[in-house]
Amino acid sequence: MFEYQEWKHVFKLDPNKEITPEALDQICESGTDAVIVGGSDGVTIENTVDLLSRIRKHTVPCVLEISNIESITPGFDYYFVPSVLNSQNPDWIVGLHKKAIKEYGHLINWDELVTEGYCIVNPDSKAAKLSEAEADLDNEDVLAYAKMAEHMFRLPIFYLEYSGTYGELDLVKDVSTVLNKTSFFYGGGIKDKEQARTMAQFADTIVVGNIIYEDLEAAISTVKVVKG
Ligand code: 1GP
Repeated sequence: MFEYQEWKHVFKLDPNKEITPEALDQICESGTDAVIVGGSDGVTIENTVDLLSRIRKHTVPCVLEISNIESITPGFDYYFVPSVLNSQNPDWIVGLHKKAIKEYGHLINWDELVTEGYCIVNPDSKAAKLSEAEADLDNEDVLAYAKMAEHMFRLPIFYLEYSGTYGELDLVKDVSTVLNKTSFFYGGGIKDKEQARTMAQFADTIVVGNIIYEDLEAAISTVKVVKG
């Protein structure tokens, strides 16, 4: 298994959305580097375990992006923990994390845990609303968060989250120039191979989500252009 720093393309599957066995087979066998399981609402232990067991029929690495404490379950390769750097509510930066560590810290395998510094830039997204993110940022703000992730907090991942909308290329380009050690994840609005190729020029890893449920063929087509 590649380490997450080497991933160029990942799919994000939402446990709260239906996916047929055939579609899931295609996603897992697409050649993508990994599948992330995560979503903003309706994520439960039941739908998380169900999706995990279905993905585990395949060899693709599988990550749980933790959205709530109740749906954490063993069996994933990695646990990605978002900390929303531009949230207005400390719960989404460190608060829920402290609560989880206080309660379950003794059970955590720290080697499997990877912190993502999220910067959510689509104010209309569910993720922005839920996490009370101050998402109307100018480019300098975003670059400051990226530098903060790399130089102040030394986070392993900086995740530029456009969830549901395609990002601004100049900003993505600029973010890529300020990150060296921190991996740069880009997610949002990728709907075809051209968009995937474009963002993959600058981000270390692109995340493809919603299009899986809208146009599976288009989703699958995003893998090859990135992975070659
Ligand atoms: C969502 O960044 C991911 O968390 C992917 O975004 O669903 O818009 O592809 P989309």
